[in-house]
Amino acid sequence: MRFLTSVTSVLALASGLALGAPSPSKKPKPNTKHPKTIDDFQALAIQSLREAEARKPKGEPGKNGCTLKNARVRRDWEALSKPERKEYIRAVNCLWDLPAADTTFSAAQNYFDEFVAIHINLTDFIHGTGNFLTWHRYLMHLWEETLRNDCGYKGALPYWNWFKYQDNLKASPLFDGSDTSMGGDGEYFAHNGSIAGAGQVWLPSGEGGGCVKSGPFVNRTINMGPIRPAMQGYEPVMTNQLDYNPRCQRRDLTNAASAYFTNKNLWEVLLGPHSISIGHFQDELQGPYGTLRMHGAGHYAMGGDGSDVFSSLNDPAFYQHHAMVDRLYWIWQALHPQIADTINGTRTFRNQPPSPDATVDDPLDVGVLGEHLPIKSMLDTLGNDPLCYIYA
Ligand SMILES: [Cu+2]
Repeated sequence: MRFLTSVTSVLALASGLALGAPSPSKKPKPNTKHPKTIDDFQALAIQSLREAEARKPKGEPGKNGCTLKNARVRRDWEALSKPERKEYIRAVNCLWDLPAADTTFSAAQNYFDEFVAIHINLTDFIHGTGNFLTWHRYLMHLWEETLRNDCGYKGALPYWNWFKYQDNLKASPLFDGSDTSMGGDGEYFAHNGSIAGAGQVWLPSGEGGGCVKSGPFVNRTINMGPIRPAMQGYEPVMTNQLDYNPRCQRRDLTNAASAYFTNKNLWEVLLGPHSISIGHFQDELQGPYGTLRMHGAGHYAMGGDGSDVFSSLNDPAFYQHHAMVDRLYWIWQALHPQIADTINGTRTFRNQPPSPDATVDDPLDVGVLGEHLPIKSMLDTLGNDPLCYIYA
């Protein structure tokens, strides 16, 4: 019954409250009464968080003094100025030039690879699990912090706004191949599409599939994976998941995958039938067995190395994609405050092999990247150390 209360209260909120100060941008005014677009839901989330903050005893900020006013603001890649995008790119290149954090994974040649290695090593325990959303939230935080602390980046982690350029990813500022993008499409590589949804969904090939041919990372080498390549024609690393396998980064921008980024699918998880519990939300976001949904769609839209569940971090746009996954989680939490701190699921990939339920005290294993904080420290982006951020 809790979820009914939650949905009802959100609807009441949506219909009963006017927006605050008008946005200085020229975008159409968000419709928080009948939210449909990502901008509508974004405005509704901020409204809901303002309400929550106002309900707190006066002057009581989050545990780390975090408030809506002083929180770090993660923005759309497209909303960043070109110099800001270049700063982010400079920091990513800096990370690529730093030595690996330790020697646990011998194939990791640099700090960028360290993130890839840790994700490969834990794949079966951080997807289709109770910690999927919080583990990846923590990873995004660590990536952002590393860029800032080790590479002098001053900004916040930017996100890929899925709900623009779905029909033409090559035109997106994220993938247009310019020096302010994450690189463009790969070279043409003849292949027969990609397989998604546990073998049940076939996606036609895009026009790439080979090495990324333009952009700021064009000469970079990736060193691990693929483990479970989704794209036809890629050979997996067969002997050991963490084997050294140096090569170019490949991509196949696939509009057939980004076509899953629809307002209907968005509504389903944020306010519709799949928003009623964290279990419903995360299952629909990741896709029930044998289907493709928005989390997977982003991976398949990048195609190539970005579509391997183990080693997709080899595509630097992984981070903008997962920032968007986290943004949807953040919006869902803001719209469903009564159940925002709940988790659901076990400790193994779709409970295979069977394992106990995850609890909020479970530590999040991030290898040497950071402290193994409990899940509960990742449930509120405004309330608990170390998080203090919002999306705009
Ligand atoms: Cu992952």
